[in-house]
Amino acid sequence: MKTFRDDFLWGGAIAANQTEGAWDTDGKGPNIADVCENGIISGPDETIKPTAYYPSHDAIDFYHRYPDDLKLMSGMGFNAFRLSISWARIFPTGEELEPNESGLKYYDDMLQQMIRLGMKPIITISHYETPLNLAKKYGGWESKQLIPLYLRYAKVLFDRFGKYTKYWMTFNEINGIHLIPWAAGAITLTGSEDHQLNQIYQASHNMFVATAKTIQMAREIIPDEQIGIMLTMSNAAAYPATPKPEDVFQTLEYQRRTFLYGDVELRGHYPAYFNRIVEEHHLSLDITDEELDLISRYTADYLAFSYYRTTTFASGMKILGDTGGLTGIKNPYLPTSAWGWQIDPAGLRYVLNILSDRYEKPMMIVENGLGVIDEVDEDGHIHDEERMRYLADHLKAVQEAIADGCDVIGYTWWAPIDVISAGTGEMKKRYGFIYVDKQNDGSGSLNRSLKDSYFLYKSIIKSNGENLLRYTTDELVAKYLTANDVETDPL
Ligand code: BGP
Repeated sequence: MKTFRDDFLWGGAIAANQTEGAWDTDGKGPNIADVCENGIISGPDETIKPTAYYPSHDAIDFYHRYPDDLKLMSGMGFNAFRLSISWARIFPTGEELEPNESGLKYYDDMLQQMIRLGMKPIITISHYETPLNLAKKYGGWESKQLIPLYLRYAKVLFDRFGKYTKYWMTFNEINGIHLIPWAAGAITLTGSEDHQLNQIYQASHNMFVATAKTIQMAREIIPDEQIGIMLTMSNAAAYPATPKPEDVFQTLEYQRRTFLYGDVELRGHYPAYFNRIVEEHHLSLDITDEELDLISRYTADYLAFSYYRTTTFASGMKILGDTGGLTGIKNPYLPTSAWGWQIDPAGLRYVLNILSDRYEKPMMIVENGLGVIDEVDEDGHIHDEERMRYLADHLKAVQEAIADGCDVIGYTWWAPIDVISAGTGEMKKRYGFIYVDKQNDGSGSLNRSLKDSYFLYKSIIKSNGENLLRYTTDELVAKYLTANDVETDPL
C-alpha cells in the first residue's frame, strides 16, 4: 500500500497570539487578538480594559521559553514546525515605513534555532493577528488599503527569512471569515444580512488579491518557493442529514462556501455558482479586471487546511459555527468531544479525496487535533488516551487517502503543546502532547511535562507511519499508555 512519502513533513502547528505572550514587549503593537478577553468567538472589546485578564497577553510564554520548547518538539522527531509571525511585532501599527528590528531579531533567532534542531519552518504570514490599528482605522480587510501594507510586511519577511524556508501560507483559515469575521478578516459586520455578506466577500476578495500579489513577489525573492493557502475544511467536510434531495443540495451549497476559496486561489477564477450568490444577495463588489488577471496568473502552490470535525446538514436549518467550523445537527454515528466537536477520522479521508479530485494540488494538513480536559495523576503523569486514539485514527485515515492517490505532503498537529484556545481563550481546552502547568485563571508554574501521546507521536514519526499499518489503534494506545515510565521505545 502506498504510504507517507520519504520527505513527509511531520510536525506541529502553533500561532503567535496563542503561545508567545509578551503581547506588548520589544515594541510589539496591539493586534486584533489582543482585545479579545474571552477568545475570538465572543468578539473584541472596544479597548483593552486595564483590570481585565486577557489570557493571550502572557499565554504560555513561548516568547521567552521557545529554546526549550523547540527542543521538546525535536524530541518527538519533528522535521517541520508551523508557526505564525505576529504582524504587529514587525509593524506595530501596520503602517510604519520601516520594520521593528527587535521583532525581526526575535523571529530570526527562533527560526535559526528551529533549523539547528532539524525542523523546517512553515510560516503563516497572518494568523488572526492583523494590527489593531488597521482594523480600527480602515475597517480591516474590507478596505483595499490593507493590500499594500500586507505586501510591505510580506516583503520584509521574504527578504529576511526567505533563506530559511520555502514553505509559507498567506492567511490562516481565510474562509473562516464567514464565522469569525473579526479574527479572519479584521472586520465587524453591520446592517442587513446582505450587507454583511457584501462585507465578507469584499474582504475575501481583497485577501485574494493580496495573496496573488504575495505569490508574485515570493517567486522573485525565494527560490523554489511554496506559497499555500490555508482553509478551514469543516464546510467541505459536510454530510447531508438524509437522502432527501433538498438536504443533499443544501449540503453542496455549504460545501461551496469553502470551495469558493479554493476555486479562486487554486484554479484562478471565481466559479460560476458565485454569480447567483452575487445576484440573490444584491452584492456590489469592487472587483477589477486587473485584479482578476492577477488572481488567474498567481495561483497557490499547495492547499493547506485545518480539519477537526465533520458537520451534518438538514435543509433550512440555522447553521452556527465556531473555530472548528460550522455546526449542523448531531451525527448519531460519531462520538463527540467535551466541547461538542464530533470526531470523524473517516471524514478526513473523504475531505482529502474531494479536494484531490477538485484541485489536483499537493495538500498539507496543518491543523488536526483534539481539545480535551487532561487529568494529571498523583505521579504527575497524563494518560491522554482519547488524544492518542484521535491521533492514530486520523493518521490511519491520511494513510488511506494517500493510498487512494491523494498527494499529502505534510501533517502538523494542532497544537503539540497546550496553548490558549483561539475560540474561548481557555487553557482548560488542551491539545498538546506537552502539558503546560497553567490554568484558566492564569495560575500555574508554566512548567512543561510530557503526556503519553508524546511518545506515540514520536514512534509514528520514527517509523514514518509504518507502525500505523502494523498495529491497530487499540494496540498502539495500549503500548504507549504507560510510555511515561519507559526509557526505550516500546515498539
Ligand atoms: C482554528 C485556528 C487555531 C486553533 C484551532 C482550534 O480555527 O486556526 O488557531 O485555535 O482552530 O480552536 P480552539 O482553539 O478554539 O479550540
